[in-house]
Amino acid sequence: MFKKILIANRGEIALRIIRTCREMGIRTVAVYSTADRDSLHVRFADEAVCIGPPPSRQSYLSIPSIISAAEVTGADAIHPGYGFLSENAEFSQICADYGIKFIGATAEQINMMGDKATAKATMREAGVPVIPGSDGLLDSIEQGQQLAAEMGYPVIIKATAGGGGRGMRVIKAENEFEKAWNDARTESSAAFGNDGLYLEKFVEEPRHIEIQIVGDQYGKVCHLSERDCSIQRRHQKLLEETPSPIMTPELREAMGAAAIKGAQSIGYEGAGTVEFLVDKHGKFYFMEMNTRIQVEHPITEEVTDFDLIKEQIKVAAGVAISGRNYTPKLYALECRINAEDPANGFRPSPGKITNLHFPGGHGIRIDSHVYSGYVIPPNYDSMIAKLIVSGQSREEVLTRMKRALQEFVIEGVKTTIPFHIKLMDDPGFKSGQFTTAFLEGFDFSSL
Ligand code: MV4
Repeated sequence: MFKKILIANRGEIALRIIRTCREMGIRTVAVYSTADRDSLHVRFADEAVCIGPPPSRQSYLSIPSIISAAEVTGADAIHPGYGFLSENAEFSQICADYGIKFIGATAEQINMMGDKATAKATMREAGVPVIPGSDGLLDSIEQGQQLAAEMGYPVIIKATAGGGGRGMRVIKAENEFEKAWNDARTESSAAFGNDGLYLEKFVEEPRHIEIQIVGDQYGKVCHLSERDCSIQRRHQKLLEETPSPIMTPELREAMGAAAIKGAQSIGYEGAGTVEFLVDKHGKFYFMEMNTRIQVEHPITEEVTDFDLIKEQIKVAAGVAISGRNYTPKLYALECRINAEDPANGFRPSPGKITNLHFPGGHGIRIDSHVYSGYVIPPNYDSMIAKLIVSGQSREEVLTRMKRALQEFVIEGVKTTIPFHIKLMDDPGFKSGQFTTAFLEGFDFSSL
């Protein structure tokens, strides 16, 4: 087992990883920018190294600074958390070259899954259902138009280097094709330095359901059921739940098997997520694979009683998994509490938390790095807490979540709490019959 893990991240996830390391008897090294000097991950780690000024490029994304911190402190592994360097192939490779275990995917796997057209082709070859569309990248606009005419509109063009909705255009009719094509190319070229595009049939009003998987170094992969992430605003998830209200044992079995087959085909080791779109007929299609721990992992932990960070560390150290799949025993919901103003376009609201009180009681978990008096820096993402509620049924969890949200006190900054309270009373949300389009029709003005 590792003796010392460096955590190349900040905020709640850094704290989350430190907690598990402590329980496993593994020493921890925090790294921090000067903006995070007073952060709890710095305080709770066994050692802490300042790696640079506030901008991420010069601190949490600075590979030389982080490798130096690992060398100086003698860390034998690095946990990258999510975001930052967690899906950076170069960083994964440099860790390997330095003999430091990267707790995440190999450079090759990151590159393969990071290029969306390659990821899709890999999954199709492994027998995972994919959305009908172009066979890899489009060579020309004419090829795209011809394929769209054959398949029928609406279609969607996606940037192969994209993900999270960037460089993507929905096309409803032939006369929109040229503009969408040019816009998507310009956008992906500017954002990613790669203008490769591919085309798919547009799946209308789908659900976004992802399968949590864990693979070991011996070719075994298991799944820990699904998370429903359909409630998103501009590709930012606001709330996640498990089990999905639309899930059946048969669909879970089929999606779980597909996710495992896909992960096994690339020799995947560690925790990962296979994202699917599910259409109104219950047909599912591979969308993307995330080769990292995700923000919303705690809801899976609550319903399967697994510590996913511990699983990541164990498989990275060469421990074999049982290979059994896990289905939810409970119901869990996560609300992302962001320092944003939901009544004003979710505008970031950094600054000092002047008063703070966390809700408590049965079935409540809070993953957060903030405290009363903490100053939220403007440099990083605005999530300040995850409120995770578990219980026996969806109804119980929705009621408990509303109670916990009402008990939550955060003063000094605006937060997404009022949005979540309103959501808990929304008939469409309560019915469980929502799609990824749900928030497009939501009234944020009265928050
Ligand atoms: C789609 C789609 C419909 N049809 N692909 C959004 C992010 C990126 N990962 C892919 N996305 C979508 N791809 C086809 N062929 C609809 C979306 C989509 C979406 C997916 C999941 C969650 C929220 C979404 C919001 C808008 C669009």
